[in-house]
Amino acid sequence: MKLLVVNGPNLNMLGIRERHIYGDRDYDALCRYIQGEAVKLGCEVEIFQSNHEGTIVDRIQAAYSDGTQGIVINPAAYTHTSVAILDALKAVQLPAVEVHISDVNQREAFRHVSYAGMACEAHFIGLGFEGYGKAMAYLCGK
Ligand code: CA2
Repeated sequence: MKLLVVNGPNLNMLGIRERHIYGDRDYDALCRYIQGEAVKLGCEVEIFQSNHEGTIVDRIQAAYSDGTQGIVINPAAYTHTSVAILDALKAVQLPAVEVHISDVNQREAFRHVSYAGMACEAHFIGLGFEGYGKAMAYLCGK
């Protein structure tokens, strides 16, 4: 099983400020956690992070023909704004799972809308890094 994990803007800044919301572990720690889960699940994973909407769309499109079998996506702030990322997920027709480190539903009203989530078949919200592991296990169990 080959998975793609897509992380959106500012997730590379984890562990720097807003630690009460996102925790004190940094982005490298998140990548190590994801790689460790992949080893446990016996799957292959590529982790991709970008601060740019179009670059994220390009990477999702490439997944259509690079052997990716499932997408775990935390679009970060683009969750709440990006119809382009929603359309890219719909276009590639790969199973996709949405992850958020924080519980977006308990935060500001603008975070309650998820466009990308509309193309996802499962959602792990507010579970910290563990949401990524659960999303990967979900896709590997399909
Ligand atoms: O909870 C999540 O995983 C989010 O996707 C994180 C995004 C936020 O915009 C979403 O509403 C929920 C933010 C990514 C990280 O932002 C930082 C902000 C300050 C310091 C470090 C990271």
